[in-house]
Amino acid sequence: MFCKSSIVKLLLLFLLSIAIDNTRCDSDYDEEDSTAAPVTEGEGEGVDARGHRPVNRQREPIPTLRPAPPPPSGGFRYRARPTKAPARGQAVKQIVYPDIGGCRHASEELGVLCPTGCELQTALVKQEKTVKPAIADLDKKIRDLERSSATFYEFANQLDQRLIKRQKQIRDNENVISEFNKEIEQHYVFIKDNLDSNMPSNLKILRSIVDTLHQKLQKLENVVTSQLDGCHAPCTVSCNIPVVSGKECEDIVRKGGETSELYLIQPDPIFKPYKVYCDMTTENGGWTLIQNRQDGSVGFGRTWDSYKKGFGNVAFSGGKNYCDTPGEYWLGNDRISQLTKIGPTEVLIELEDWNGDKVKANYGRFSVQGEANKYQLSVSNYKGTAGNALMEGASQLQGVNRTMTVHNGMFFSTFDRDNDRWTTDAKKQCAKEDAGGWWYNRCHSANPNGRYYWSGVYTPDMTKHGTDDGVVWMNFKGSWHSLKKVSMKIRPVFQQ
Ligand SMILES: *[C@@H]1O[C@H](CO)[C@@H](O)[C@H](O)[C@H]1NC(C)=O
Ligand SMILES: [Ca+2]
Repeated sequence: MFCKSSIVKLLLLFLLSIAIDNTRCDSDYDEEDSTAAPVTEGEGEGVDARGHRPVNRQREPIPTLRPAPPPPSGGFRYRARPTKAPARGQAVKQIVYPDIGGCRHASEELGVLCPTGCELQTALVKQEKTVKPAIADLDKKIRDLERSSATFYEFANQLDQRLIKRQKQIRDNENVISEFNKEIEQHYVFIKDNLDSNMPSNLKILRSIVDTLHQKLQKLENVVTSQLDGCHAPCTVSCNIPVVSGKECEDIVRKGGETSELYLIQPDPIFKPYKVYCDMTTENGGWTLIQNRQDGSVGFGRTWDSYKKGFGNVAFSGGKNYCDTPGEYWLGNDRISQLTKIGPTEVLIELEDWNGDKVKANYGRFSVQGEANKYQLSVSNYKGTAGNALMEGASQLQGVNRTMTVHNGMFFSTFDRDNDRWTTDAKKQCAKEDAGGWWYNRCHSANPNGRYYWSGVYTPDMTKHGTDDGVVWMNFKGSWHSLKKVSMKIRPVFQQ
């Protein structure tokens, strides 16, 4: 038999624990699109700006700037564009490069992946891994709660019985027990109230959380399944390649190419032509797309050789019979270097966050040295709204911390080729920790080739190394917002 006060204590304790558990649930659980997670961005107190790797002043020299090589002097220069473009189709002999089925193009260095994105599937499966234990945990909690609630009901029942007994006793000996009875009746009402109102609603909240998680898992599973299907069936990419061709996209504009789509270009007659996406609309067009991120369908954590040759999907058809939609790709360091060496070249970097806000960075001069010089980067003449990350480093950092996030003058690094400025220790590699191939310093203020995080905001515990390895442009959204879209486009400099 339970004595009255111990039951009451037990029940109160139990209700209290539910209440605590409930509030904890409210704050721990973030719906995926909610704004509950704090976003660290901009300047000010408490900003968790990452990007750099602090110096141990006793043992390491203070980082300095490395001078960037001057941009190519001379070389080929366009005159201002003629006011009216000549008639379309200065017939270049049409070269037919057949798609050979599957995901492979004739020019193998590019477009060897499914545009449907087997990589996306891998990413999804990874995310699923973190959701599953969370659900298991919640499931357990609910089961515990259900068990406890069963006990709870039992207590209440016993109490009921006791009340009936007491009432009988009251009838027998009313004077003796009336006071005690009143008290126990009050407790009974209190407990009954709580039982009816709190318990079911608590259970309901937890249930709905589990249901949502289950639904999410279901969605993930569906996506993964459909991705798998897409990967089983060979995806045929067939787009009509325009008749107009040229050295690069500016050349194509001048020959009458008007639409933004996939073109064949041949910057150097010694090398065979290859496919690129030309942006013919943004800021007067003529842009050769060298880098593009938009949906995470292509993994960018790749080898030196892969970055050298280029990877990803150049373009696909958005319903038309030509490839009007760019894919995610890296044009390739050899090609980028070669294009920037023809003559003075500018780069336009466009960024978009997950709120749809867009900014850009334009460098009036952009050049990349050859492989012998580790594809050293040189940029100058910044203008734009994104912040001059490449030349000035992360705006959130000060002093040496900022210096070590400057990219101008840096060599290219990949996880298998460490050319960064962060020691020679094999364990300390920017490309490994920050997940992409890039002109890492120690390490970055901008990381356009980083890991793609769906929905943008991410935290150190979601990353592999606890570093800000997302698609980051610190001067725009800080370290912990991985951008939705990034693209880099180049164009020969000419008089506007
Ligand atoms: C550089 O960053 C470290 C932490 O990452 C901080 O302790 C240090 O004060 C910073 N130095 C400057 C000059 O801001
Ligand atoms: Ca290093």
